Amino acid sequence: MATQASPARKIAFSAAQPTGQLTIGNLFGAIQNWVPLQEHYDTLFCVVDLHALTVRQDPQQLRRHILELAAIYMASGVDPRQSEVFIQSQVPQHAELAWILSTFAQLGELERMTQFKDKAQRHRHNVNAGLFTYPVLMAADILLYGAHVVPVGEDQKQHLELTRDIAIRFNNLFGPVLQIPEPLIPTQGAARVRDLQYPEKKMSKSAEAELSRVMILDDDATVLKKFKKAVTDSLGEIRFNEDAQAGVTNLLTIWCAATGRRQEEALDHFSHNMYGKLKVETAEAVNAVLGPIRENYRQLMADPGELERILNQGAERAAHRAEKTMVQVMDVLGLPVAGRRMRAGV
Ligand code: AQP
Repeated sequence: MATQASPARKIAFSAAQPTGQLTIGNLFGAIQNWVPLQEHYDTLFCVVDLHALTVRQDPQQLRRHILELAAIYMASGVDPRQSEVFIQSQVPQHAELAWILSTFAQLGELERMTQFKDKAQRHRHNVNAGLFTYPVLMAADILLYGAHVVPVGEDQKQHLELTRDIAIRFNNLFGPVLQIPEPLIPTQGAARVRDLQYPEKKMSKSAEAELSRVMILDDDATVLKKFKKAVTDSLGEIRFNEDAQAGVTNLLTIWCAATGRRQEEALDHFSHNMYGKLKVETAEAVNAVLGPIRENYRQLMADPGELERILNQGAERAAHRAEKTMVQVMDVLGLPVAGRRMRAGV
């Protein structure tokens, strides 16, 4: 099980929502970058199921997706002996701190969040208050554990900035209680994997078109089919050019993320090639990464009892850590904490 937090180690926290099967965007933009952090950081990886409620979920499916997401983390290399792996709703302090922090977030700031604007467009029939205050819950997720770094894809950068602003505002009023976190966004590689059909958008697990997204659990043939149908252009040149050739740039970026090679190497490798070869080789590189993950996933899902046991233990330890922050935050605000201190022994 996860080792005790060492004060010498910096803390890294990240999470994903169980809103469906994960895409290679989630993998290359986030989870793949979590794994090496386990060596040097005190790491916590959370399944943020309360966030998923901001879009209406089928309860049966949600229950399944939560467990599947935890299994994907572990199948991708998150090791519960090195990291805390847990479910957000099992640690009530997340929702509790979110309420407190919502009194430190300004309406205008939340209105500027591009994810809110985008999701409010996509779910017009259900623009609920949770969708609006989503970044405050995310701030609570991060600040509860005193995270120094938060490995995320580029789409979450704005939320991270808001988290920092909230923490700085709180600390300016009440002293240095909250750790100000830094985003850790991949510089080389796939900070933003794009939709295969609409490359002007990011690849999203809840995108409507099947061909838009490659799922981690897609089989080899499906992955190949999706890449073969990826939208490119008529310029016939293989180069990185976000504006004029977003589709081709995306394929090159994915190839780099899957092979671990640099942009110059990609250009060298594909010089004098046609788009067809780029598509097939990208699919092959992605399948080489996904194959072992799918196999590990199948083994983990064969024993859901063991998965649940790991998650329960993770939640217990996470709650203990979260409680320490809650007591500090409540105390400086003037809320009573004596009972909590006694109960939690903090
Ligand atoms: N296309 C992407 N490229 C790079 N990184 C990405 N991430 C998501 N999409 C891409 C990163 O994955 C982590 C987990 O994301 P999330 O589950 O919290 O939700 P999201 O960012 O809203 O991702 P989706 O796939 O678009 O989910 P839905 O469709 O449910 O909204 C984050 O670190 C994110 O940056």
